[in-house]
Amino acid sequence: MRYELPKEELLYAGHIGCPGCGASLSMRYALQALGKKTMVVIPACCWSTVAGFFPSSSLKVPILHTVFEAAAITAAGVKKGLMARGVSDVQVMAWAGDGGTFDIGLQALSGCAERNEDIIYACYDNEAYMNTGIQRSSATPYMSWTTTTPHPVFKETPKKDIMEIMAAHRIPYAATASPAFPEDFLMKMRRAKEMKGLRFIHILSSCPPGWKFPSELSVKIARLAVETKIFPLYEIEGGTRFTLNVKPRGLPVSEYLKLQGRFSHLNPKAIQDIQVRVEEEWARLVSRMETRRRRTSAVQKKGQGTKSSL
Ligand SMILES: Cc1ncc(C[n+]2csc(CCOP(=O)(O)OP(=O)(O)O)c2C)c(N)n1
Ligand code: SF4
Ligand SMILES: [Mg+2]
Repeated sequence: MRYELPKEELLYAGHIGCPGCGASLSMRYALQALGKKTMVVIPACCWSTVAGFFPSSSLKVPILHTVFEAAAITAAGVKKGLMARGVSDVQVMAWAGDGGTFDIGLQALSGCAERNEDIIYACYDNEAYMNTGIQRSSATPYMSWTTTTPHPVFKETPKKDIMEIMAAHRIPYAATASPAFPEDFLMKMRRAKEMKGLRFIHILSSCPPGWKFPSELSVKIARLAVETKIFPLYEIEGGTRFTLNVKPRGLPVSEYLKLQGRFSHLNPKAIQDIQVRVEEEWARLVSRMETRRRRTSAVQKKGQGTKSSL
């Protein structure tokens, strides 16, 4: 499926995001898909500054800044307020970092997901608290360097599986997205726009200063995350129906890791350990998709049986 990129930009040039910021490119695609009738709610994060300092703004749509822990519930409140005023055609998108989603904002997000609040919640995941100086979050990958997981300790636990957590809430739609795959990104945002209820988009956002790589490699690194199966691109409908959107080439994880200073301490044994973990996660994801295929074909067979017996 191919999509033309819309001509109108809703992110101004000249914002203060770092060169090569995957989160800024992601915002650009998100707004291209959602259009002008969007309101953006931003908790404390890098994007609090990228959005600009009052009265300036880097977005051509309204922004509401909120506290670190409250992106989801603030967005839900804005949506309810709009509905109370009879405005039903405006999308409200919470736009939060991994810290504001996986960690401190998880309680508000879980509550909104359980109530199926009518918002799009996009998490741009740069895998650490970047705005305050690269501290680890629960989205930081296993064995990564951050300022709070320094040499020789590094991150000893795996990245939290936020997609599984969101799927467990049985929300209408959850999807992973990457700024290196704009057509897939736009397709998912457009699908989300057409639905109601809580729609969750998890975006892996490459971050040159936090991941320690030259800014011109940003899209390449985001692409390698997908091609190595570290960050597969898929959708989950209703919390149970999994669909893979991009078949990864299955490149070795070393292709991704070796370009980033945050992994420069890894020896061959540690890289092999990460490879094994990635293969295990991939097998788990594939088994989810197979469960879906088996269920669908069982339902179809049952349907055929009903027809033939009539
Ligand atoms: C309650 C509270 N604790 C701490 C902070 C300080 N703070 C502001 S942004 C931030 C990190 C945000 O990390 P993340 O959500 O991953 O977004 P990023 O900065 O990486 O874009 C922190 C700790 C705060 N604003 N409020
Ligand atoms: S620190 Fe990372 S996420 Fe923050 S503006 Fe810079 S590149 Fe973007
Ligand atoms: Mg972050």
